[in-house]
Amino acid sequence: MYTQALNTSDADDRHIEDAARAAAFQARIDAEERIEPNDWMPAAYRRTLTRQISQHAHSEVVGMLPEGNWITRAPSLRRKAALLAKVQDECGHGLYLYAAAETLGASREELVDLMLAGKAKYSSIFNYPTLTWADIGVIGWLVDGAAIMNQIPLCRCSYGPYARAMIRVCKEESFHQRQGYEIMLTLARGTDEQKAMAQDALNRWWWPVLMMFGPPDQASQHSDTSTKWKIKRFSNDELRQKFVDATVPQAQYLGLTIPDPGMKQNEAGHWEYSAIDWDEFKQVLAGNGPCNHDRMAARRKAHDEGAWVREAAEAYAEKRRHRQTAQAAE
Ligand code: FAQ
Repeated sequence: MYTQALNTSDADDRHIEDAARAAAFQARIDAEERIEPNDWMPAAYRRTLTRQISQHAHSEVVGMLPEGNWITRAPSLRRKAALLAKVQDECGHGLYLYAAAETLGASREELVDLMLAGKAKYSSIFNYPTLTWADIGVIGWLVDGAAIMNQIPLCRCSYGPYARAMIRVCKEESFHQRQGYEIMLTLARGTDEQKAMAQDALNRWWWPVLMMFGPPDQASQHSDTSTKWKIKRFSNDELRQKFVDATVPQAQYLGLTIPDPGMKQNEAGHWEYSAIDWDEFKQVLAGNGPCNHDRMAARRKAHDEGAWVREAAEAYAEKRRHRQTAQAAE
């Protein structure tokens, strides 16, 4: 027995120790305990959360661009004020999410640099153009609607800082969804031209919105581990179906037609939709969507133009450090 113990290498010991820690970690997850930044966690858990939270943060920030396009052209002061506030909310969501990602050890600079270098993803949906005012209604109604469907379960995600950030984000997204739906209601009850504009926007955004939920379950490479770790509570297809079921009656109330002639309600009450064009999704992820180039160019320009703010903040922090050191020495 003793001879065997002496023959055990440090690496073996580490493996046994890590396996024990991983089992204890999984037991905490299974017991619905929250994992906090200073707790031990498997490296893969840390990696997958850093990936997801930072992609989520990039999406919120890039997501300001399609709507920002309409701030100067909003049809009334009331609409302009609401849109301005909504876009600012999205910026705030990005900031909470970068802060949550930083608790996992990556710096915000590193994460932003990965996105600007085209190495980190942001949501496919923000690579589509906003051609008319009705697109602003559809983004609130459907894009924020899809975001809420995906993010409500994230409020129960196993990682504490992400789950807590999601609670506030979801409250704000609910308001966004309502203001978007109200824009759609106004257009749908307006002139024939306004109703046609609302229908056209729905036609263009419907399928890209369904793609927001991610690839179908059998092609979702991260789902198994993320479900085991209770980062994901529902699969991509489950959330997509919940979204479709919730949205069809809303479209009916507006008097608009979902652009899917094959759609039908099954006996269980679920709306079955036609096949999604996953080639289009892959093209958008590969950088070939209608606006990928413009979005990245806009983000890089904003980042470069904001360099002086970052430099000024660093210089101020340095000055404060000096002052504090000098005061401590007195
Ligand atoms: N776009 O294995 P899975 C918003 C990637 S916020 C681009 O299924 P996972 C607010 C995925 O990253 C919208 N990439 O991945 C707003 C992975 O690639 P990787 C953003 C996508 O993580 C409203 C690969 O495909 N929301 O809208 C997309 O288990 C209005 C394989 O996929 C979030 O980020 C996509 N649509 O599930 C702002 C929510 N889908 O990393 C402004 C948090 C998948 O291996 C205006 N994220 N990919 O290179 C999540 O819940 C999950 O990450 C999923 C994907 C469900 C998006």
